[in-house]
Amino acid sequence: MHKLSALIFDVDGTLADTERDGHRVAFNRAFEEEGLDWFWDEGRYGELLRVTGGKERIRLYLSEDWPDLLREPGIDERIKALHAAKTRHYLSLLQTGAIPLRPGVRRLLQEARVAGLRLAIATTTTPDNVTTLLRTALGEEGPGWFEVIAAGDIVPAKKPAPDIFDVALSELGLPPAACVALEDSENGLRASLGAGVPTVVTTNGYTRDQDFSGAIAVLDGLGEPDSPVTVQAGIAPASGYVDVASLVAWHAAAGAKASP
Ligand code: XBP
Ligand code: MG
Repeated sequence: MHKLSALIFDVDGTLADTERDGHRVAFNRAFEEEGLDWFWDEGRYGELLRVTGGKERIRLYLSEDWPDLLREPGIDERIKALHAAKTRHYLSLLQTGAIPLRPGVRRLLQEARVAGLRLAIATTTTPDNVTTLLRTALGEEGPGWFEVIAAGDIVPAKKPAPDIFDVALSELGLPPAACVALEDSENGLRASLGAGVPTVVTTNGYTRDQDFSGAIAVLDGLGEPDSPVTVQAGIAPASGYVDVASLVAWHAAAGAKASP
């Protein structure tokens, strides 16, 4: 059985609650800037979140609401340009500090570093989004806390495909059984489990009713010493919040279950 060597974090919804007040707002600002009367309210965006990747999400929206546009020549370039505008707006939003890390994230990252656990990221989002979130939240050295940042279009298939987790594992040089992934969504969990990585889920407003079968534990967040987590499924952390000791215990239990 492998000892726990690394934590692999998802970004959107896990490190920070970025979707409703971040990405969604950035998409709408890009649409307005391009003179489009498209507007994604919170409900519509929640439906579109079933597809990961911003460009892929725009394409899904067009297929449902403006199917003729998909047949127009140059639509791929138009989607790319729209997404680039959206990313510009999103980065500006992040730089204002409007999207903080979720409760417990900074604490757990610091505890993990002290405990000698290696840190990695496996995300569908655009790489600049990750480094800007980390610099804004943790300071200039924030991105350097992570040995690996596997993000965005570097893989042919985005979550729920396991590709981005496979890249993170390969760059870490670790087997999946030596890691624990932290995710927030069903797509993310299917990706991490597809790569064989035991996974803890911290849900949010958009994902709390999704199917998290196969997760080690499903919680409403990482919690803090003065604000214990609510457990949706799996074994509760002994301390009442997610710390290194609980991740080590969950990892050992998952390993014991998996090994013959
Ligand atoms: C979440 C996603 C991303 C973001 C938007 O990624 O699916 O596409 O919603 O970011 P994860 P982009 O949960 O894997 O962090 O527009 O840059 O794709
Ligand atoms: Mg996510």
